[in-house]
Amino acid sequence: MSSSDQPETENHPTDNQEPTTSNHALATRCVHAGQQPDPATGAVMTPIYQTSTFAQSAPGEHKGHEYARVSNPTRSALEGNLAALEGAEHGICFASGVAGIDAILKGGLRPGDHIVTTNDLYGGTFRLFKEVFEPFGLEFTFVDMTDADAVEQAIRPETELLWLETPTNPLLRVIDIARLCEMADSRDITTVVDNTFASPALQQPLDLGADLVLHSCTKYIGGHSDLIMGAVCTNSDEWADKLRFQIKSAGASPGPMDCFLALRGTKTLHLRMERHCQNGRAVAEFLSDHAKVGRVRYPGLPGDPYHELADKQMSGFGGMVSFSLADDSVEAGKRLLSGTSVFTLAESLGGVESLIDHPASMTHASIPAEGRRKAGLGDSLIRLSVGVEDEGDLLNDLDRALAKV
Ligand code: P1T
Repeated sequence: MSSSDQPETENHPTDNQEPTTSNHALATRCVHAGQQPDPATGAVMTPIYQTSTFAQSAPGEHKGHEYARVSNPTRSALEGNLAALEGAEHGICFASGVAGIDAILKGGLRPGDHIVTTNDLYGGTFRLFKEVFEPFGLEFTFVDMTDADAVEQAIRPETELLWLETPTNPLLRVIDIARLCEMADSRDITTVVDNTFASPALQQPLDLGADLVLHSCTKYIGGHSDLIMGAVCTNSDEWADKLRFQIKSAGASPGPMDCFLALRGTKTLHLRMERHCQNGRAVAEFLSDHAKVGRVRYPGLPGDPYHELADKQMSGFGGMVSFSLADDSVEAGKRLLSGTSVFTLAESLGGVESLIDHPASMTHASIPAEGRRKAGLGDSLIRLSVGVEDEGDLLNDLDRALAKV
């Protein structure tokens, strides 16, 4: 039987990786989960299995892998690791974060189905929803998901999915995962949480009732701005089968080198997140006290409208900070964006290096201006991904750049 004919329900090499580390603390899971010394050589690090296919002793008789579009041992180790970090039975990796989103929608929904999602989310997710899936008959309602009543009002009989992103990109709003999951559960609606901004080190959506967790592993999971990858974690065997069917059939599988890099990244996820949180808070406090800065958005600030909820559902507030300038002009924003030297002007986030971004013209340019402004994403908003550099150097860099505004 060829790999493409395999039934989806059979055991997958990702499942029940040994040694099981589900009872261990997060730090131990980061370093060990899904991995064991290579059985062939004893190599402590999981090798990069750079192969497209695997020998079979007779048709269908193999050592767990047949064809690398479907599975690869390096990928299986990473999938076991990510599943353990999210407290999930299954982890499924994709060639990018948006490929993971694509697989969830194609795997679980049909034309006519309706999705309620947040009006403040990554621009690429918005583009995929509006420009790829809407023409294929899926319907989307974008609401402020921090308002549970608005979500309830948006739900229709044909609603199949609630798509949450929290904290949101780029406005750092915090959505009440447990509350919306309860609302969805009672109506048999699936809940997905995009956990990219928090990472599993700070937020565990499955524990709060979510059915699926989506990650852009390109960000904190990889952690070093050197790979593009996505992952979905779930406790549902049915969803895991659907997603693996998508990988096998549509082929958005990540390569083994990227899986190796992500596995190396998760070994320090807990350490990096501690420093991201520490520096994120310091930057947010510094900006809040600065005369040239307008509103600062960071759920770790005690005065932030989402502080209390973030404190309840997250174990740290992360390294993402957004703010506007007191001088709200586009020119002032441009002077700041080109005035930093430790912060690099670039899209993306979650790496060890600090980045500065202008969502309206960069990461969120695919959202029409009117919708963006209505959701609160103004043209002068600046987004920072605060890295793990020295705190003093980061604050000095911002101070010098703000002086030129
Ligand atoms: O870039 P990719 O790995 O495909 O991940 C997409 C994605 C999904 N979800 C969230 C919350 C994201 O932030 C992203 C990607 N975001 C950026 C590239 C960015 O700069 O915001």
